[in-house]
Amino acid sequence: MPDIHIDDTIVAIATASGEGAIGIVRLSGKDAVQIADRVFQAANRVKLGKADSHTVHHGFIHDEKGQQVDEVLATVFRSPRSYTGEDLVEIGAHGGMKILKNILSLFLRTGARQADPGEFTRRAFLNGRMDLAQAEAVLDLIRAKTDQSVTAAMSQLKGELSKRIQELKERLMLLYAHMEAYLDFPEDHLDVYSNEEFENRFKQVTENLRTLIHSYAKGEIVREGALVVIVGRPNVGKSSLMNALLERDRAIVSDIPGTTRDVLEESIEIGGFWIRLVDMAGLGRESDHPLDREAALRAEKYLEEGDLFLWMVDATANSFEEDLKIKKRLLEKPVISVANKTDLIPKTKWGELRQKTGENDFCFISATAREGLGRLEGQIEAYCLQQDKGTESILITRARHKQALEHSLEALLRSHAAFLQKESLEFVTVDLKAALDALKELVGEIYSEDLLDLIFQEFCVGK
Ligand SMILES: Nc1nc2c(ncn2[C@@H]2O[C@H](COP(=O)(O)OP(=O)(O)OP(=O)(O)O)[C@@H](O)[C@H]2O)c(=O)[nH]1
Ligand SMILES: [Mg+2]
Repeated sequence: MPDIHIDDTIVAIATASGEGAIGIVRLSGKDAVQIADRVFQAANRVKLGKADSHTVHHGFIHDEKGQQVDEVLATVFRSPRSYTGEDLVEIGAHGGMKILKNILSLFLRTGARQADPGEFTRRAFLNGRMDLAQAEAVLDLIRAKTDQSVTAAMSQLKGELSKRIQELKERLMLLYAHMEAYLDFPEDHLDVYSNEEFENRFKQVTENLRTLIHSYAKGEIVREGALVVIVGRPNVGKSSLMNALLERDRAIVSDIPGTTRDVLEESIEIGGFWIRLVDMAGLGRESDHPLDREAALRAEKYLEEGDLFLWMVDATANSFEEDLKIKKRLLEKPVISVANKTDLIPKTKWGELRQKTGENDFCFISATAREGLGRLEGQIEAYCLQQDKGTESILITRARHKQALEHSLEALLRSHAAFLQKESLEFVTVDLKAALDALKELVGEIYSEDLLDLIFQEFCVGK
């Protein structure tokens, strides 16, 4: 675990490595301005120590020998109105890695410490500039690959999830406070159990928690992408479809059954959703070859984990026995049935295909002639949209949040059951408190250093 001393001053290169027009080195901590002043000379000779918050200063950085390191812009942010809540200086320099590293080492030699990954945001959290859900949203926003994921991260960063959790917490606290009051005056116990208002309040919070938890199905897809797996017999055109959707020749295509052995995963955006598209070996091939066995094992993993399956058949085939066996393996999983190679058969044959397979709802395509792909993409998008069955406007996008909400709901249900069974109020309130604590953990009112380590280690240095 990183050794966090909130009283020292940290420094890091905040821009991505590589060449850029500008690069930023960031200093945060109580000596940030003072340290910057040791090496920065403003063109107008004014010291940063005298500068107002949120002001930009043109000048030069010199090393200990008086050698000019770069011409820069220094921006000063005063505590507490800064990203971290501490004094913060951003040096906008020329965006070459050598220059930025030189500036970084200079600051390390003049009193700052190299920041750990995510330490700026960790300090923002510890200094109360944002709660834990908002800190996590910073990372989600940086990593967002689609408009949908940007919107979800932005909403969380603005505190919309935190606000909803706050409302739930207040409702639970009210319930808790009333119960405690009854505990202090045991003679009133009879009243509390027959009080309909309590019952309604329990129900309302339980419902709210459930809706939030349900939003995770879509939230997960929005943040992490949906795993869409193309399955089917060898040679039906799975790799051709992969290439067609990606619009490039990613997978090897040939008329030899068993061309694809490994599992190929590539990402694309469909309708604002991030799709992790998977092509793999054809299923149902008997083979003793060790490579085929390995391929089968890998395929198995994706059959387990896939969110959505594109079950593909060759529309020109005469028998679909093997295809139907594959379909059976998908059991309860969401499936889009795809009939490929329609360029080789007249439309009049489509009915025959439906009859032979007992499947009415085919998406007819030709991967090589690029026909029907728009419709297929539409169905994939519809699947992603459908995952949000509730009326909740806020999306739960992280497994950690879902877990906290589930813990809260379980504790609340236990508490409710104890209440209905007219058990001693102590039992009721113990679980109510647990339900409340789980929500506090979600937003970081209660946290452990281990949890913070886990969250912030995902961040880059400088954020
Ligand atoms: N006419 C026509 N041929 C196609 C179409 N899609 C694929 N093919 C051909 O079918 C053959 C098999 O295609 P692949 O994409 O390699 O099939 P696959 O399902 O990945 O096969 P395996 O990797 O062996 O499981 C190739 O010769 C493709 O050119 C299509 O829509 N129309
Ligand atoms: Mg293939």
